Amino acid sequence: MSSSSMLFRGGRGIRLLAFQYFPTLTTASASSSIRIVSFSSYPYPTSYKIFSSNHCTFQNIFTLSLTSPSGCGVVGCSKMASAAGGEDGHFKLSETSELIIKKGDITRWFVDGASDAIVNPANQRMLGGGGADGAIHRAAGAELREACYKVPEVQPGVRCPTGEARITLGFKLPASRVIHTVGPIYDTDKDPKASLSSAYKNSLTVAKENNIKYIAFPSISCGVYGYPFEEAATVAISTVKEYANDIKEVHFVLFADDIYNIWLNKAKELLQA
Ligand code: AR6
Repeated sequence: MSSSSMLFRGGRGIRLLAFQYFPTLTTASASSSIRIVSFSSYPYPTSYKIFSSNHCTFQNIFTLSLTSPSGCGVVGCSKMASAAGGEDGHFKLSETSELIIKKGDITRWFVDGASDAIVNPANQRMLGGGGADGAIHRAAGAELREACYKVPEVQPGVRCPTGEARITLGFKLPASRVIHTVGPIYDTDKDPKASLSSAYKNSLTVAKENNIKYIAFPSISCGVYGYPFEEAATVAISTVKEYANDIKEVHFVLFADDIYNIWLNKAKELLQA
C-alpha cells in the first residue's frame, strides 16, 4: 500500500480503511511512543497484536486516539519505509498487482496484520535454523516452532521438500502469516533454477489459497544455500511476474545492499522494457 492505513475492529469484524490524506491527524510526528496495533482475523476473528513503534521506521507517523463506532479501540499504521535507507522500487506486474523492492529486515514487515505474509527461506525440517529463518523464529517466538512441528512430515525429517511451501500463523510477528519454503542448495541441486522458481511459485500459490493480498519475500537461497545473486534475481522476478495474479503487492525485503541493487536493476530490465 502506498498510503498509510488504519484498522478498526467493529461489530462485524475487521475493516481496513486506507487513507492518504488525513489532515486532522497529521500534526504529531514523533514515533517513539506510539503503539502499533494490528488485528488478525485468522483464525480467531477477535485476536490482535500490540507492538511498540520501534519495530518499524515510519514516515509521517501520527498519534491516534480513535475509537471505532463499536467502542473497540485503536488502530495501526502500516506504512513501512526502507529501514536501511534507499528508495523503494515500484514496478507494475499486472493491472492489479505491484512489485515493491526495498531494503530492510523482513521480520519487521507488515501491511495490515490480517492479509499479509512473509516468506521464510527455511530448510526441509522446518524447525528453524540460521539466517532469515533464525531471525523469523526469534521474532515470532516459540509458538512458531510448535506450529512448524505440527506440520506433517512427508518423509522422516522432511516437512517441506525443496521447492514446496507450507503456511503457519505469524504469532508475535507483525505479519499475520509465515509461508515457509525451501530453496535449492545451489551446489548440490540437480536443477537449481527450476527449484528456486518452484519455491517462489508455490509460495504465491499457498498465499492465494489463504487469501493473502500482500506478501514479502527475502532473496531465497542467496545466503547459506549459495545461489548466485544475478541469476537468483532473474528467477525471482520472472516467476513473481508470472504467478502474482491476485496478490495486490509482492514485496522483496532485502537485507544486503548488493542484493538490493541487483534486484532493483533486474526489475528495471525485466519489468520496464
Ligand atoms: N530480512 C531480510 N533478509 C534477510 C534477513 C532478514 N532478517 N536475514 C537474512 N536475510 P538465508 P538460504 C537474507 O541464509 O540461503 C537457514 O539456516 C540474507 O542476506 O537466510 O535460503 C535455513 O534454516 C540472504 O540474502 O537463506 C536453511 O538451512 C537471504 O536472506 C538455510 O539457511 C537468504 O539467506 C536457507 O538458506
